[in-house]
Amino acid sequence: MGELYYLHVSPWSEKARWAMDLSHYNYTKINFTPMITTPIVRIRSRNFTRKVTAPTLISNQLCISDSYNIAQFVNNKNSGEHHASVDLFPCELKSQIDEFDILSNQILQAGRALVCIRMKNHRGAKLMSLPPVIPSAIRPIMLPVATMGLYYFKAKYGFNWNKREEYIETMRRGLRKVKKQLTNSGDYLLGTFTYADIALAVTLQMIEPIGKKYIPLDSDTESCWKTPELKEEFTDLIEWRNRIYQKHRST
Ligand SMILES: N[C@@H](CCC(=O)N[C@@H](CS)C(=O)NCC(=O)O)C(=O)O
Repeated sequence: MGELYYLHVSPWSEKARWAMDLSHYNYTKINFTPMITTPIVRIRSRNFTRKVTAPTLISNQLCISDSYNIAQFVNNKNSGEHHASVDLFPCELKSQIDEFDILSNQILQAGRALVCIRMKNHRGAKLMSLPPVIPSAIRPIMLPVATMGLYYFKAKYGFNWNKREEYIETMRRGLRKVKKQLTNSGDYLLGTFTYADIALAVTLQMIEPIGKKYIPLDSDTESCWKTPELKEEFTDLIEWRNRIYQKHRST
């Protein structure tokens, strides 16, 4: 049993949670609030030098940060303990899965920059980004804190407010590779369902969110996650993502 620090809107957290759920890993979810939860996770994970990010999985015996490492850990544990019906990391596909996870991260990093750029100019989404414990009546006076949160992300992840077009192009290039691969491989990137499908399916959240059945978002926040410039070109990928969720993501 572990505790997963996660950010409910984040596709990185979704990658880890999806693999954990498929691997029947028993865990408690703890909301990660940027800036506020960071020192707690830093101390609990004894990480005094590297970036603290969500997802991070902590239990008495272990501490694993990074969605990919968490997914691999729960998959191995599942394969070792049960006759697992799902193997997300078949040995023979490991190097290709690694490459797809790198591609996933490139797309997600560009997507995160775009989401933050949109949020910066969206009062409603900024108000909704404040921790849920803050009563709605005093949220408006906390608006500068929400803005500060976006500048914190900018500094931590090194993006630029003025490179919107560049980030859209990075996403386009990455998603074209996914599209090309699926043309040759069928409904799964590597011929069979693996972590590569999870890693790339979650990137579409930053073009057209999957919907509240899987990832609840208020309407202001949801509007900041949409990339209409890419929707038409990647309609087939969005449909692919929807099929993958329907077949492999239980709620
Ligand atoms: N390499 C990490 C990246 C995770 C990541 O970038 N997480 C971001 C999601 S926006 C995060 O933790 N943000 C909150 C923060 O930095 O305080 C992974 O795959 O888990």
